[in-house]
Amino acid sequence: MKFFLVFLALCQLTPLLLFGQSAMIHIEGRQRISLNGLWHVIIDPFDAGSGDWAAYYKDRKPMTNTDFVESSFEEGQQLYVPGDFNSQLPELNYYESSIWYKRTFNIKETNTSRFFIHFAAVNYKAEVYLNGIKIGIHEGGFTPFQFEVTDHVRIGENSLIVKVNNQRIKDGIPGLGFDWFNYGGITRDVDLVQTPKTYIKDYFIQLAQNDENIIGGYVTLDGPSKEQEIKINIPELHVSFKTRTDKEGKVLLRFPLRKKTLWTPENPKLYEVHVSAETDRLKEQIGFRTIKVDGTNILLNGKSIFLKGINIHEEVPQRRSRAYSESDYKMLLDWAKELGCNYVRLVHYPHHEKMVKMAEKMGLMVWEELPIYQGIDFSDPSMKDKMNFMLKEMIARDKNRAAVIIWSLSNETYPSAERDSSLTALYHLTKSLDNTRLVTSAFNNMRFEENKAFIEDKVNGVMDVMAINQYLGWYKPWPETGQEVKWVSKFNKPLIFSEFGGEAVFGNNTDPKRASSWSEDYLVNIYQRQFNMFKNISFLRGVSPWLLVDFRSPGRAHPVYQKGWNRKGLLSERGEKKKVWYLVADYFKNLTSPEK
Ligand code: GCB
Repeated sequence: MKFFLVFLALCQLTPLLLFGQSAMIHIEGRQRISLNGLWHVIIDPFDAGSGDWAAYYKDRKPMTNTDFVESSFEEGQQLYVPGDFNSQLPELNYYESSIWYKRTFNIKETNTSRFFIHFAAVNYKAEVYLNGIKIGIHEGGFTPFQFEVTDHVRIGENSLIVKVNNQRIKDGIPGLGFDWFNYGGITRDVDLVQTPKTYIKDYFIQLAQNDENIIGGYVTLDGPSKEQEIKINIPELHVSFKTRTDKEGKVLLRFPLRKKTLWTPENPKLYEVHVSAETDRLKEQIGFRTIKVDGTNILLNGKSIFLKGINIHEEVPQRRSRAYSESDYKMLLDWAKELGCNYVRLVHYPHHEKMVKMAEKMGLMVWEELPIYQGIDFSDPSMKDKMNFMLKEMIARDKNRAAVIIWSLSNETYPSAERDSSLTALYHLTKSLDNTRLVTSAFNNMRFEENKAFIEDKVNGVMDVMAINQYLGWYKPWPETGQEVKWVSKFNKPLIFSEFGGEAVFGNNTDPKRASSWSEDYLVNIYQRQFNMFKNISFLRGVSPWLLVDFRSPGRAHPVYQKGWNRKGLLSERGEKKKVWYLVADYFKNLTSPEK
């Protein structure tokens, strides 16, 4: 029944032009031509190219003696895809406007296949043209989308033009203000994907929430031959299951999976799973585990766990750019492993699918988050559709990742009728799409009274896990009494301190007593006191310091200490370990799992 609801909710994933078409599952398993590499660009700070006169999307050339054209892709600049544009040319450092990208590709045959342009992410708005025809638009900087171009591709050369705009907007997700760098551009991979006429658009293959011996989920086909035999094989486990899709091309899955090794951080076992229809087949590495909450415990495969984590932005600080390659993700995740983490909070937006897959292989549980951040305008009528669509795109992409244990809906929003109802509705939508994971939202609005902190925001009570960002010792001084802070919760749920910490400049050892010295020793004091406080919180089930590495944030303006960087990293922007790094590593090493 539960999977039927999931299935119904997914049927509502109607492709809207505004948002692009929902992307197909498991892009890496497809026949595809990478469109990564150097693209020609026209930088368009005044949005001239959208007008009839300039019309960059027409890519016009002067043909007659009297023609002239004031733009040209081929004779201008080039930028790498994937990659943010800000870090690629000095004049684009703080650029927040439009850039038009162009590249060509060749096709040999169009009769037997369907063709899609798949974007792993474009920040923030994308407008896509193929051979002069507008194919569609997409809003949202961190999730994949695709456009079918079967009827628009031609044999020989094809011209693809994408207008990208990264202007911060009031009704965007995130909105106008956020504490990270607004890297714009075609920041993730682009592929031309070729599929059979009827192809496997989607599948969900995970252990059923209430029975770890059963696989639940579904398969969806797209194309003219909707009714087909479907086979799911897991060769290593000698599992072979057959079923048929219905007239809509859909089928629910339910079959036993008994003797298997469950995915855990200590042994992140993945199995090769084959999904075959009569006209298409895919294989993917999939892991199996359960994750649940029981009172104040978080249970992974039935065992109580403590989440030892770290917050990570998708940025390579040494290069001052968005992370875009496997080696970038490896650097970030290797640091997390070295610190002793068993979980990573990938903030504040869905990171690249490849990063999530890498974390899964490395045995890191993942908290994945939507960019519904601080100043979001919940009263804006367009917000509901945008939030819902982004949520669906995130879950659609990573629902088969055993490592993903938590969907986080938002970060630091404040009570109002609209906020409360929006997040509650989003929680229920999440559960209807995927009931195999925990759902949370991070809040920072506790009430302090002397040496007590009260968790009262009623939306905490809606979520499966309470997540609190608290900056005791930094934004909020420790209580004057010198006593430790006691945490009191209205809700009988596990608590994760999703953020805590403070700023320090690497190598600065000036004054351990003053926050404004930005010294490493002041930061050490904060962490020592935090760890002391944690000992007395019986329902604490996870912590993630803010954060792995110093990151760019133009709002961080102190001319001596910050210089456009948020300095709360355990590592400097050059990857040097601050003193707190060792403190956290030690704390994680000595932590034991809570008793169930
Ligand atoms: C927070 C936010 C995070 C900020 C951090 C800070 O509470 O969730 O995005 O970067 O504090 O450094 O202030």
